[in-house]
Amino acid sequence: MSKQYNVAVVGATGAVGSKMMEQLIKRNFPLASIKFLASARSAGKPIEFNGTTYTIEEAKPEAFDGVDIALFSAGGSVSEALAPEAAARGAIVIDNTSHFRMDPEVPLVVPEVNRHTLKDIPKGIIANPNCSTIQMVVALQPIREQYGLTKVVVSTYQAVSGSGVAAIEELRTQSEQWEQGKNVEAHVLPAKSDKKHYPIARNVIPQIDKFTENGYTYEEMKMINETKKIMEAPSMHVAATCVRVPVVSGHSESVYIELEKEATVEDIFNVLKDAPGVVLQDDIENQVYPMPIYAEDEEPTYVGRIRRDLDNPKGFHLWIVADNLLKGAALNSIQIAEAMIEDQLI
Ligand code: NAP
Ligand code: 3JM
Repeated sequence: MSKQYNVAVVGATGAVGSKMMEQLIKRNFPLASIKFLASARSAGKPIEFNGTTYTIEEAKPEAFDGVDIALFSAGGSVSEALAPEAAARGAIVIDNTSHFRMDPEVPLVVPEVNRHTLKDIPKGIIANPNCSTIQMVVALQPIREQYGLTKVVVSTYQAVSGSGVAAIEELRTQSEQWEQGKNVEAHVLPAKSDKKHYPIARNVIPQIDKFTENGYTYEEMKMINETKKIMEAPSMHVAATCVRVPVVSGHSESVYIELEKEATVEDIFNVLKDAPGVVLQDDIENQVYPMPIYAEDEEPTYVGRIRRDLDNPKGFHLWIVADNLLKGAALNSIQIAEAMIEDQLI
């Protein structure tokens, strides 16, 4: 019989954690056992998984005894405190937060792009990149392999689900408040811990996560730094503007790239039509292009609106869309675990 694994889902009650649970079932992950961890607020409550009722446990170090794979999505401070504890108890941690992503001893993995980095996991921790980074590198890496890549300028249109269950609820409540002519109240976005909050219903907010000292937000810096790390391209030029839009699910990105070699739109089509994890949706005569509502609950990264820049024959514009909670988070994490199993690393 093939090997089975004891798995812990940390942050099981959250937007990402619940998608992890769905994916484990859908993909028939080889489970010997599973446990669901969250904060003390949820401990003791029931949670359904594959027709069985489990009890949520509080995430604390002893909960990781006997765990082989720990899937973390409970925020950076929980990962900071507990991922090393889980790893010390022999678990492989796949962490969805930004806490360990830039640690040189922690591989930052998108299996379609840099699966080879899973061979060396010095801390027992693997980082899952930021949702916006993942879908962008899935689409750009195959182009880069053929034509080289010197510059990436991205503007994102990010769904509220990227900010957790409270943000999904906030968009729903604000939409109702608008319809009923009531005052629209904002408590969650752009960043829960920031000084001010703005409505997202009927709005677009050019701030995701807090501001860093250089004028970019943390979300923008994540995209910049993570793209360079995953592509092993420290000198590539990368710039990002990250924007929250009133979409529940699915991040969209307008991306401008500059290649090392000249290419045609047909060349880019040819690369992307066979690229792993990519579905080309580009037929302007029939108004076919990616859109977030059609990417919801789907696995691929969709690419369309591919145009050569009118002034730079090495410049291209693309529109990239994926389900941020699937390829952007839960699915990519499970694919990391599957790649480890397939490559007999666990
Ligand atoms: P969410 O819907 O707000 O869920 C947060 C989860 O964390 C809940 O299960 C919550 O449990 C748990 N939690 C909070 N404080 C905890 C504590 N002290 N100890 C243990 N568990 C605790 O948020 P989400 O959207 O699922 O995101 C969760 C985290 O995943 C984010 O903070 C982020 O770091 C990461 N994330 C990554 C990506 C990505 O791109 N890879 C995308 C989105 C999120 P309770 O229900 O008990 O409070
Ligand atoms: C997506 O602990 C936190 O503040 C989590 C903030 C957060 C992150 C993050 O930085 O881990 C919310 C939503 C992410 C992410 O994927 O980078």
